[in-house]
Amino acid sequence: MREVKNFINGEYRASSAGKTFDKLNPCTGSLFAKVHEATREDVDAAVKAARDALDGPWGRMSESERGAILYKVAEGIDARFDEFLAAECADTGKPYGIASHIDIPRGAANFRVFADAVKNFATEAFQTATPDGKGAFNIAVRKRKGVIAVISPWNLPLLLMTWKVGPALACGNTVVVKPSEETPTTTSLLGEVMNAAGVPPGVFNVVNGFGPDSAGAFLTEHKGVDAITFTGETRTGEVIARAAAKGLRDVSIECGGKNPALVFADCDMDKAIEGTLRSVFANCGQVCLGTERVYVERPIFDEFVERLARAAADFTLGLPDDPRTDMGPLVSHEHQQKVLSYYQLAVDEGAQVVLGGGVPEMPPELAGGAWVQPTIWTGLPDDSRVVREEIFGPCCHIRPFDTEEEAIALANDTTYGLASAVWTENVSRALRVSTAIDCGITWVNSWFLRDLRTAFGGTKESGIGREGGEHSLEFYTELQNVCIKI
Ligand code: NAD
Ligand code: 6OD
Repeated sequence: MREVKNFINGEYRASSAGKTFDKLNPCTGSLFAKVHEATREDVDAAVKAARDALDGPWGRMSESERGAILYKVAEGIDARFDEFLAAECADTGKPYGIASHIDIPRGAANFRVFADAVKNFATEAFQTATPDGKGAFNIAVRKRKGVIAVISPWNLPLLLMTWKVGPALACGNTVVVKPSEETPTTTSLLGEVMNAAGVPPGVFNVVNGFGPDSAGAFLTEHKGVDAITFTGETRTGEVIARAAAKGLRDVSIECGGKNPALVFADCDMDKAIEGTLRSVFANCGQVCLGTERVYVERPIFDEFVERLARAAADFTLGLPDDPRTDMGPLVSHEHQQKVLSYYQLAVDEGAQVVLGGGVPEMPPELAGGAWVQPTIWTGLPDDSRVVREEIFGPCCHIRPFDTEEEAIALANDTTYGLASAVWTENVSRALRVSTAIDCGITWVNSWFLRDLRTAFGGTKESGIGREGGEHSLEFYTELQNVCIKI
């Protein structure tokens, strides 16, 4: 039985109240780990360690020295790739094929990219005229923000946690991370890598637990925290934003989406099918950028639906380490119940079920897992809940459209604004349509193709702020202007 402890001031510590909670294997439903739940005192200790470390050797290092250590952290993840891979897949149930190409490599890349970013992005300088004719110089300097609370979700645990921790540390901050209660293992493992890389104690801390009345709330409400960076559901984001308002602390919020894909008749159909298959079903549909609403130009609608359904029907569901596995289970039984409730709602709202819609038959040893079928619907009204609410499962609704204007209006008919995909071989249309969609990221003829120097974030209920490249530096530092009179 694995035991996952908190990581405070460079050492693993049991819950000070001796409290643990169970982490189940999503493939089988069996008990996989005991996780130590951080108490308020444990969170206090983590925040104090982070505060003390700010002014220790970490705070005195140059960007290059810190960068060299962060490169060692990346190398440490690479060196223990198989261990991180096994831990991530055990927590989430996701196939090795996905985690070995996306989650774990990105976990390492997030340290390298931001170690470089702090060295390569300049700040501003102005020469200012003064009445005496001698002038002044204004120079902006970046300063670390302080102790950063990182609250992360369960769908891409290592990737999304390091997406925050990488830039936060590169900018000279210290962090206290509260990983999702569903997926604590790789965050905990990262503590060992931090120690081995020479990250001073207290710079990286981890507290485990839940949200309300637990480690999440203790951390985000803590007066010793200078800024909060959060990824998760919109409703949780609202709670976090309220917590951040106390003391006027800065907050970065990356939330969910109800992302559209627009498929035009002039698309390359093979590419559109392959890309939409990934954007709907990858990671069992548990990607915030994933497509849940597909709009297809009427002349190719029937063919598109038929080909997407045929391809998804061929998926093999199975264990993470089985090379034949295309799709794993959902992360938990709780999430399975939520997704299945939408499968039922779709029927109640009048959907035609083109594919799936239930629980697949699995072999007896996997029968206790959180499995659901890949599912496709057509025929739902635009105001149905299934078309409007984020489900976060392997499912989509497909609806025909007739004009470009109609497609854009449908894409924008949502309270969310995270991501979208546009499939067309007409470059003018691609530019017209992608810029008319109100969201943070549009992919044209691709999906989840990432350059970590670019702005990442959402509009409307999908979040506040941007991270990535220089935008991360904006969040994780304070700019101080120094005005020098000549
Ligand atoms: P969640 O909001 O339930 O939980 C996220 C984290 O917040 C967890 O660590 C949780 O313990 C913590 N938390 C919950 N309540 C809290 C509280 N009151 N105070 C402090 N912390 C609290 O989200 P989830 O279910 O883990 O993740 C799925 C959601 O995340 C989906 O909506 C998905 O779209 C979104 N998401 C968004 C992005 C993005 O980059 N925009 C990326 C991944 C996931
Ligand atoms: O690629 C990223 O940097 C990122 N933040 C991805 C988010 C995926 C959501 O599930």
